[in-house]
Amino acid sequence: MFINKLKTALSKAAVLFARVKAASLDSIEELLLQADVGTTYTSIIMQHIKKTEGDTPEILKREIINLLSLPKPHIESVKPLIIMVSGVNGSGKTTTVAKLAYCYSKEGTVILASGDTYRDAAHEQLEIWACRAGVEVVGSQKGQDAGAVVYDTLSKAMTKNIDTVLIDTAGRLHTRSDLLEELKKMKRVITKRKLTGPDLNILTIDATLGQNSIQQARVFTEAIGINGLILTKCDGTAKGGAVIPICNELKLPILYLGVGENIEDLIEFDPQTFVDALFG
Ligand SMILES: Nc1nc2c(ncn2[C@@H]2O[C@H](COP(=O)(O)OP(=O)(O)OP(=O)(O)O)[C@@H](O)[C@H]2O)c(=O)[nH]1
Ligand SMILES: [Mg+2]
Repeated sequence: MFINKLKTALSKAAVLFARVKAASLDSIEELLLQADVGTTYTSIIMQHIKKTEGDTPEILKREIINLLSLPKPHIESVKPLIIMVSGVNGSGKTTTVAKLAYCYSKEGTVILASGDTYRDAAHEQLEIWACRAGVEVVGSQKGQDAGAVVYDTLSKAMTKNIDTVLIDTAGRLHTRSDLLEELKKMKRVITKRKLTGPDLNILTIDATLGQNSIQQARVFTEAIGINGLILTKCDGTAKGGAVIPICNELKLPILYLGVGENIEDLIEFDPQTFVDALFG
């Protein structure tokens, strides 16, 4: 069951939220701040609690669900479904591509683009994952033009009528403009083959960084028009409350949560299930 897996993953964050039941209003405020909800959203939530009559934990849950319910991107029905995954170094891009490949391969054919031509052995890492997921991968060599890798992958996908294309990209510091330019180029290559661009233009965010990740996320959002987030490493953090400022500040929905290092450790994000798991 997903809920049990999510509960296990969120157990560190849940320790804080479990205390809400017996807490005074002041302590709830303190707990929210400790869970990295941040001052702005803690204040919004506290105001809502104070002006609403009823059971405080229930009001709190409903307000969190409300704050996490952002509209998901519209998916074009035109094949192939194209998913590009970007993010800073080590935020979990390649692992997430592998997890998504495993997920989508249950519904149809999948091909991966080894779009990280920056790091040593990036292609070999992706190939190992592709093998585990049982999907095809278009390889690349270090220093190769990442746009060309995307082009080749899309051509292959179209010739073979493949359902889903997943594109891994290089790790980059959000301050490295050359690497951001490369991402823009990859997106342009996609848009030439499919006018609407990548259906899912995903940013992976390391959940253990909490609210600190918002600023770097903005740089990607502005450069390449991200339309959904995946929070990775949710299993390793007590800062579960940071999901609230992250998705609201960026005005982007969370699509999935990464909850471990294995290929099946990806959970589709649903605000209600998330809050149920968080409150134990
Ligand atoms: N615990 C846990 N670890 C994760 C999760 N997702 C990724 N990792 C780990 O994070 C590390 C980095 O993951 P990668 O997928 O290589 O990250 P990346 O963004 O592709 O890294 P670069 O290509 O070097 O920028 C690896 O050790 C992964 O096992 C997760 O959801 N939970
Ligand atoms: Mg990688």
